[in-house]
Amino acid sequence: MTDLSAVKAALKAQEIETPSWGYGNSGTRFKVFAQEGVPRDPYEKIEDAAQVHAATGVAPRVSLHIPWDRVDDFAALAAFARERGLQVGAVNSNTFQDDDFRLGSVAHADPKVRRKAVEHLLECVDIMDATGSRDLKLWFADGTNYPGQDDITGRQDRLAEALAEVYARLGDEQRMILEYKLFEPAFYHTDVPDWGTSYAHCLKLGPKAKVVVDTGHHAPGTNIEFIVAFLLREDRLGAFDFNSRFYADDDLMVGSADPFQLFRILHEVAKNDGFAPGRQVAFMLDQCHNIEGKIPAVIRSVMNVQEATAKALLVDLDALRSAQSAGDVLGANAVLMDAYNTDVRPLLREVREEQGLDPDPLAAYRATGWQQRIVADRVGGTQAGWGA
Ligand code: PSV
Ligand code: MN
Ligand code: MN
Repeated sequence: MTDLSAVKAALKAQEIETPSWGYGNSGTRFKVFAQEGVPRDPYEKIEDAAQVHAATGVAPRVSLHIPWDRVDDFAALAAFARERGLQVGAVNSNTFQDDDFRLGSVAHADPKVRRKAVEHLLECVDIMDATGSRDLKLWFADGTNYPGQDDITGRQDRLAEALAEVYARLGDEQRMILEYKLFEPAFYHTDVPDWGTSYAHCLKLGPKAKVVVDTGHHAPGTNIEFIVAFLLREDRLGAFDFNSRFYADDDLMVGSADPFQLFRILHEVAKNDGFAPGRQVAFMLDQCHNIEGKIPAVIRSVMNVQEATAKALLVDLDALRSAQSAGDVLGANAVLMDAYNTDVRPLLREVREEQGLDPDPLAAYRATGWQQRIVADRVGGTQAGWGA
């Protein structure tokens, strides 16, 4: 039998980090549909993130992206966040939007370009120092478009060298979390295309280097929950970038395309103790809201993670293990399906009421009048950085 009070306690303790770029205008390579009231600077992105936290109670951190969120005084930005009940989460680097990085950044053949990329990463660690952020989140667009364009192993050597320099700069409580992505923008080979490559680099670097699993960054049909289980077993799962995809890196709302996959992933997290604070797995969103209202979309996404988490926590692990050891294939599968098919919305409403929150976070947000206020006050909101 599952202990319901433990499930509730875990749901109350859950923390979901939201991305600053999710609040800005974004689009595809075809069109950016600007929305009214979007933030004009990083401070306003933090104000919007605070609305999500106020409505849900479980989104106390916001990830920054440099240079999109560059300000003169990062300590002041962190203080602004703290005044609103938030902390700065991961600092995301950007080595993909500068002309010098046409042929790559840390894996580029030219040492001058590599130096520029590494200096940017070191600056991101300075920003972590100023803001109190724990995680340097690295995603590299590096790769090639054509066979023979560059030397694949040579690029691995250069990547390893750059990572080692940045790793050595980390403080005791800071981590490097390394994301992988199968393809795009590089179409022939990518320098960190999969979890195995990221894991191998992290192993060489040391215990402060961990893998980021972005749910949108795999080939169709990849068993992501296997990757999660493996990395947790090795204590190398640093974070999730949650989003949904139908085709490639769609960055849609998490849990919208395949809620069952999200449940299967979070079941592995629950079963392998990944929700324990000591495991330091960061649950982040990495999404862009191109056609839907941004703040409500982030709230909806947080709720989708909560619902999948609740179902994962409801799995009767004793029953599952005895069915598994008895070789009861259908019985074991039924234990999982029973949890997945539970309507957890009443449970989550109860949890929110016990936390002094409105049981309906979207209604709570609508009732604040914040949306009308920002539409009236903010004119000329910024683009998140994509689709320029
Ligand atoms: C690009 O694919 C990407 O979506 C990566 O997932 C990063 O985490 C994100 O952009 C922010 O740089
Ligand atoms: Mn990502
Ligand atoms: Mn992505």
